[in-house]
Amino acid sequence: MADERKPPPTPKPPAVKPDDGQGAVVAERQAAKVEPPRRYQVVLLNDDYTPMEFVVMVLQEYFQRDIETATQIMLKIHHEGRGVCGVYTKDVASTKVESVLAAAKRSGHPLQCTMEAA
Ligand code: TYC
Repeated sequence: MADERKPPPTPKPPAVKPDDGQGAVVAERQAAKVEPPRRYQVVLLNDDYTPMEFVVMVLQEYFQRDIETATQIMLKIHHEGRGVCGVYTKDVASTKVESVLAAAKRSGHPLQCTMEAA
C-alpha cells in the first residue's frame, strides 16, 4: 500500500523581492574599501668590490632591464650610492631581494639589496 503521507515540502528558494538595494549596495561598498596593494621599490646599494658587469647582469636577469638601461642604472648606483631597480608588490619585491642576495653570495660579491615602501 502506498504511503499516503505527504512528502516533505521542497524548500523553496527565497522569493525574488524587488531590489531593496542591499545586494548592490554591499557590493559597491566592498569595491570602494579595497585599496590597491602597496608598492615596494627594490634598491641596490653601491660598494667598492662588486664588479660592474655583475650588477648589470643582475639588473638584466632579475629586473628584466635591457643592457643599456641596466648599464645606466648600475652607473647611477656607482655614482650616487644607490638606485631603484624596479617597483613591485611586497611579495615580488621580497623575492627579488632574496634572489639577488643569494646570487651575490654564490658569486662571492658583497652586493647589498633592500626594499622600501614606494
Ligand atoms: N662600485 C662598483 C665598482 O666600482 C660597481 C657597483 C655598482 C657595485 C653598483 C655595486 O650596486 C652596485 N666595481
